[in-house]
Amino acid sequence: MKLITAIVNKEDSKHVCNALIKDGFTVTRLSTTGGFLMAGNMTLLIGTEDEKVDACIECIARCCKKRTEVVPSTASYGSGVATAYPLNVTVGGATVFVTNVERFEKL
Ligand code: 2BA
Repeated sequence: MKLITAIVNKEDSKHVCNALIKDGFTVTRLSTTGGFLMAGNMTLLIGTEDEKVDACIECIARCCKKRTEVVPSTASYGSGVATAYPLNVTVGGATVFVTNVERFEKL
């Protein structure tokens, strides 16, 4: 058995959850925050059989889009002069980790 941890954009999370459930997966959603942008995202936990991992990742890939976020940044020109300029950061579609599950119990 594997545990799939998928970090997805909040905008995609409802759609991806519905698609995963429709395909027979069980999903837990956690509200999380990205450390770099400090913006909300959604982390999905999906426990599944080894042979279904590829189908799960394909489903996530189908539902999650890449987006460009504009974040403020600063540049310094010496003598204490600094200016703010927008920086484009590409986020997603999804960041996926697959880990082995040693033991799975429902009690
Ligand atoms: P954030 O940490 O808020 O990162 C948002 C986006 O900013 C990233 O998109 C990436 O394009 C950029 N970024 C992140 N750290 C950076 C850095 N040190 N320097 C320059 N640019 C940086 P994604 O790679 O698509 O990641 C989206 C979210 O997935 C991340 O939000 C984070 O919550 C999670 N994530 C991505 N890779 C991870 C990892 N290796 N471990 C844990 N969480 C990860």
